[in-house]
Amino acid sequence: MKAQAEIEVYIGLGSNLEQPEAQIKSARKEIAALPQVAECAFSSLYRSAPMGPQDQPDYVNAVMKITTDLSPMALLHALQEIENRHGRVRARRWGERTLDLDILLYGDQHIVQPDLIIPHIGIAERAFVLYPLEEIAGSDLVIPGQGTLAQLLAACPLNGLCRLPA
Ligand code: ROI
Repeated sequence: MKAQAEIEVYIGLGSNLEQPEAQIKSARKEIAALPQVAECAFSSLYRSAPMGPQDQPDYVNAVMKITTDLSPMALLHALQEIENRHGRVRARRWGERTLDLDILLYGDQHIVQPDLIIPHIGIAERAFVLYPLEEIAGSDLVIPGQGTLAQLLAACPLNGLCRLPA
């Protein structure tokens, strides 16, 4: 039986290598199967132009909502294990990747640790995070320290983001 899930957490998923759609879909299943995690919602898949070096393929992005009683660090480590199983290698900064899993929000908490910053850094500039997030959380969602999602969306152009057919 799954332990009691308490905190609402949003996770950003991204991939632009080795069948990105399949990477995202299998990552979703692996996250949902983690002990002490329950899936609440999953956005559509979106195609987005790369942020960072432009000589890399477009990304597929999505956002997932879970509840969990894992601590932020325990969740981070569990997500890193999934990334590693997907053959994630860190080659160049902001370069291509088979799978990227980011904790976007952890309840209403502000977390600043050497290897974990929540809300996720750069969330406000990332259309490929904000629009999928809006789809499953609604625009009244408060991003701790940054206002509502509606406010962030108003300042973040789509940048060519497009929703993929289901
Ligand atoms: N660009 C897009 N479009 N989507 C991502 O998920 C993504 N992830 C990253 C960087 C390299 C910053 N660029 C991205 O980590």
